[in-house]
Amino acid sequence: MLSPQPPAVPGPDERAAQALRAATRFQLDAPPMQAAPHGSGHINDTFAVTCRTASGQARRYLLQRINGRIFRDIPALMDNIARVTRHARARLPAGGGERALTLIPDREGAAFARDETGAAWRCYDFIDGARTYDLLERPEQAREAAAAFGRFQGLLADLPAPRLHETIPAFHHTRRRFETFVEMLRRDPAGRAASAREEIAFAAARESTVDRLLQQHARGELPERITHNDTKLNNVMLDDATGRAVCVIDLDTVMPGLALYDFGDLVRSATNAAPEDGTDLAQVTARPEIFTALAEGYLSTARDFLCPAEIAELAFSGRLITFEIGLRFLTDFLEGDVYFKTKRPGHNLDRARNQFALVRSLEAQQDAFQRRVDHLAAHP
Ligand code: ADP
Ligand code: GN1
Ligand code: MG
Repeated sequence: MLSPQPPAVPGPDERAAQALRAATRFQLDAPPMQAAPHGSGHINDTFAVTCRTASGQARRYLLQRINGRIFRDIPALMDNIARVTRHARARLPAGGGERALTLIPDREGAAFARDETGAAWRCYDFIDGARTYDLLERPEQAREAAAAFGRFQGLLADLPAPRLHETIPAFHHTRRRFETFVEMLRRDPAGRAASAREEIAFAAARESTVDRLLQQHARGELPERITHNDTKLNNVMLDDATGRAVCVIDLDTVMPGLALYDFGDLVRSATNAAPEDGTDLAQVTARPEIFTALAEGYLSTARDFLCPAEIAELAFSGRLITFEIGLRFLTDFLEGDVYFKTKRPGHNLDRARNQFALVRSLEAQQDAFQRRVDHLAAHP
């Protein structure tokens, strides 16, 4: 018997046409004229949608097809985002230059809409005059980004009950991530383990690091907070003119977590002198001046609520989260590239190699980074 044909993968024009059709489901100021792919996220399909108002002015929206393979409970996900954006908007000082994402409701007033295929879409106000950076250009950007994520954690500290939904359970549970890696290695479903021997050995040699924060949390030393959990540099928009942080974005993983996960991912994504998937590993180093700027920025907005045990692990958290994301890229490579978007064969393995090279650089500078944090903590 013939096996069923795999569904045809839509080309760029068809994807843009789908986005344009989806845009009509939302309460926009004017009919949408154009949809173009936007940004470089690894998870959702993102489009900039342009409308032309009756007075001839262009108005943009940010439209996303939510990745339903990764986010299994979209009503719960969007409930989190609606609550978080509402709360952050009410808390941010008016005229302070920083804003919260604004959801545009669909025609029925819901926070997301399903298209004819069942895919879920959401729409935000487009933030003009600002952009995100995949690769950091100036230490000042690190300070701004880290201060914005610290402020974001502070804003959400008094979010009224109930507890936010866990949109991806055990997202930063590094022990679970390690177990999934071991399981994938055992199964080797894509037959790729032989081509990643060095990376597998690198990961195995660091197993002992994965429990450190989990154990401190279990002992009650590290508190659960509401955290962003995906604080990579390109998830904060910086003003084109002033360079100041304008808005924290990509709220899919805002949920209960440890503050250190957020600082750790900032270290991972901002200190690297090379792009996350850069294959020239000689370029991959953790830049100390960027680490210092991150620690200064984060402490400037989070110092008041962090406890000493959290501050004590700031330097370690960068190493841990870089290892964890490297492990996730390696696991996805072994599984056959089912999670992160890839643009070329071996892309996830390149990313894993890159992240592990960054772990080495962070390990080599661990003592210096720890002294930096100790100094900043002692001299506010
Ligand atoms: P992903 O989960 O795939 O990373 P994001 O929500 O981070 O998706 O969006 C991808 C990119 O789109 C961001 O890096 C940013 O450049 C851009 N973007 C996201 N939200 C907005 C917005 N409201 N206004 C303008 N640009 C945005
Ligand atoms: C993904 O969505 P995006 O591209 O901002 C991933 C993060 C990883 C990151 C690595 C929901 O982030 O956890 O750290 O890629 N997001 C999810 O670049 O898995
Ligand atoms: Mg993103």
